[in-house]
Amino acid sequence: MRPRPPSVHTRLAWLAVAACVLGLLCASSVSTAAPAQTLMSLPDNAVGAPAATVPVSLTAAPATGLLSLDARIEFNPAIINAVSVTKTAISQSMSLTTNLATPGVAIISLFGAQPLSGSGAILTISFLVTGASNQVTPMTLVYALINEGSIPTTLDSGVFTVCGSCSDGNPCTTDSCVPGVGCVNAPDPSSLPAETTGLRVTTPQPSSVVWTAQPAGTRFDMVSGVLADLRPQSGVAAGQCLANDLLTSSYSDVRPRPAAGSGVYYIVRSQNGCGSSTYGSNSSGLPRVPTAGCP
Ligand SMILES: [Ca+2]
Ligand SMILES: [Ca+2]
Repeated sequence: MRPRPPSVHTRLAWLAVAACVLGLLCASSVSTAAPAQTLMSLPDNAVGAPAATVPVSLTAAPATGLLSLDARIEFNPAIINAVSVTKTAISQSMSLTTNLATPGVAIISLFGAQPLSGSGAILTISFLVTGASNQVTPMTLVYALINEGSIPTTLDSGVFTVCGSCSDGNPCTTDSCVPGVGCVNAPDPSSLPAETTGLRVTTPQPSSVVWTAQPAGTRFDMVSGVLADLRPQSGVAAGQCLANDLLTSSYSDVRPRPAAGSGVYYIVRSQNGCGSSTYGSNSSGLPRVPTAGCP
């Protein structure tokens, strides 16, 4: 058995008796204000790679008045196991005993002669990651008795997530470790090519069409249609793919010149290994979608 300090209540009672004997304080006035509530927390965002050792803080908000702490934390030992517990700056003056012998359980006793003050991490628990990437375990704060229960506690358990390298080797996705979930590889909109800009016809016959260049590796798809179709088709729906996967930002249209009074239009989109831009937007702000666009 480890030594325990007398509880705060016990000491207050003796002080009251002594004071009353001395005529300094009547017994009816010894009731003390309700002790402050303390929030004991483990984090929900603890993450680590397989085989890594990861420090996790047990925090007390506030730690003020803490003379002793008895806590039990449970977790899935197939995912993490507690290997050590250390004191923090706040708890440095206290004595610490732990029992980590049972896989999946950490039993902790902290006690001292002087009450703590402040708020924050009072212990650091080091967990060895025994599981594989994307496994998640609760770190359940089963109990955390402060001063043998005389300071009420609210328990806030935590979550540990195993993430190895989350890279999927795909430059079109952002790779991140999401606490509580694991590795997430989400489409990265910034990896898509930008819309083409600066599209213009520079010579009439053959029509030389140019647009603003884009980074190397970008391909361009050109759709063309008849101007007269724009209104009845409500846009470019009747446009057809004229040139697929152009590697330069220009195109020479060698088709016969349109008849007098008619004309053609051109729209261009860009493509890269991650996807395609649109062919631009119509006057309603919606993407232009030619029915027979380029592949
Ligand atoms: Ca990626
Ligand atoms: Ca294409």
